[in-house]
Amino acid sequence: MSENVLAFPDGKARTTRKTTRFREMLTSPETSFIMEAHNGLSAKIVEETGFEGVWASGLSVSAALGVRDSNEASWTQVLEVLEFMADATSIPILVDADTGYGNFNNFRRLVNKLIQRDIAAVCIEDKLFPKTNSFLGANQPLADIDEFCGKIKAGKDAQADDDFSVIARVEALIAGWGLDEALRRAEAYHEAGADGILIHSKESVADEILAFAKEWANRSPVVIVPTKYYATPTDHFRDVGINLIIWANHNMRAAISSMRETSRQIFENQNLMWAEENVARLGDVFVIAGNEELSEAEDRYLAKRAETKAVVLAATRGSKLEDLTVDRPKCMVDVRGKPLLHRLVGSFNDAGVRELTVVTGYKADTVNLPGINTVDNPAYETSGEVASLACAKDALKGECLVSYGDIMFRSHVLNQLLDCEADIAVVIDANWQQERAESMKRTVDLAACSRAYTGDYFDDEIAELTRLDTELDTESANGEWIGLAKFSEKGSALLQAELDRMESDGSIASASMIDLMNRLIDAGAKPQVVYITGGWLDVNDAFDLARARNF
Ligand code: SPV
Ligand code: MG
Repeated sequence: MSENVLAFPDGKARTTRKTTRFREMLTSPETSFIMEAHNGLSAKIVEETGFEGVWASGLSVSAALGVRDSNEASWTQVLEVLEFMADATSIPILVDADTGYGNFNNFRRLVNKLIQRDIAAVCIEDKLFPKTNSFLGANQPLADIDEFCGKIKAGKDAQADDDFSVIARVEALIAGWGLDEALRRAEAYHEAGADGILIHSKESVADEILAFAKEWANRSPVVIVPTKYYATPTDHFRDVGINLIIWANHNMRAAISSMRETSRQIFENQNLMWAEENVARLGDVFVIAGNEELSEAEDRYLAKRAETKAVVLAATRGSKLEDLTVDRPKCMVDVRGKPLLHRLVGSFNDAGVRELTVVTGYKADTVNLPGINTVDNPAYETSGEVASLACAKDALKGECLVSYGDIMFRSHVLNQLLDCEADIAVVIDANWQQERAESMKRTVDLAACSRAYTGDYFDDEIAELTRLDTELDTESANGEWIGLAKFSEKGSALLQAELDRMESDGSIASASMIDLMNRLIDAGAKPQVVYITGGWLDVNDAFDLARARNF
């Protein structure tokens, strides 16, 4: 296999090959230890504990899949689990491949599938397919020695990575055939090219294992699995030169006892009090899963779309609505079952604008929608819109919308504004209904623009706002500002600077939004006009409210 350049969950690419590291561990005269895992999570835990390698136990992988250790899981199903384990870890994995899932041909194909999945080594046992776990029954039939040697040779000849290891597992002691047969087989497998011998025993004492090791005398590396003779001090294995010790199934067994106890406690208590005290914290799960690396990567690689914020001016009572605003501000007046502000917030949210700051004043405590920030303008009775806006100064950063709190608009209105890339943009209604303004004696924020709305589909010449004025004469007015504007990051900075100037020259207390816009224009800003033709309304009085309820 070529140099390993896989990206690991920690985001780092490692170039030291796992096959090489396993081989060094196997051939080192020091006794090494590897620990069972049966999926990506348990493999990660083995690595984080400090083990130098993982034993992908056939028994444990099967048990975790809910099947028996009798080749019930197909080899490709096992391969899939191994792929997760290898991706989740940077230490080498020795795979328990039972009898090799068939004859020499199946085994040699398996070898390269394992190498492709970054597995460092494989162990096959000299039994018959479908295998039976070594601790079940007695007198298990053994494979023919020559047939098994052919399998080892085929695997070694096929391996595309010189450092990949094939361990031959001798089951002669398990089958009750004695030490001589075990040695005879070990010798044959060694001759056939096995990189190490796993000598297995189901005795509760290690005598036959120690005897084998002494006779074998390190002709090739020796691997053992002291599941049954666990009481033997580890130094005894060191003393006879055991190269590799496999702790073969204890994570799977720990999972069983822990899951049983947790399930039982929750079942009996019908609550999570015991569980929350005794199981891993959720934060731990995210640490093990490597979420921190993902969020760092998101910062690095995800295109950053500026989050557009909005500041909504909703401090006034709206006294023309009379009774309806005795106990609530205008923005909280009901429009078909929902407060007006609720509808406005919904329009912003639908367009992806989620960070909303609402400036409250009159009956501020009634403005209690979920998902909004509120800031209070305590001087709402005596101050104007710009003073309210200044209360939300902290939110006027980056890309930011400013909106009156008493308007409703169709989604295309906001989308058109959001699409505009100017530093300052204002929505101007070219159908500004002069008659209505006059008949209702309503104040209209009239807009003079650098050019009139044409309605021509191909007309994309930019129009700029030159003046906002409630007193503009009919000929000069090109439309009505609907009370919605957008500021880019630079536009927000201009806005902040203007607010600072207004604060210091004392004009801020009584200024209206149109005063502010005109000051920005005077200071050289050229707000771009986003023309619309209707599709919005504002709510000032009972007549407007009736329209809103039909909107
Ligand atoms: C395994 O862990 O699947 C093994 C070891 O093969 S043993 O269960 O002891 O046979
Ligand atoms: Mg096994």
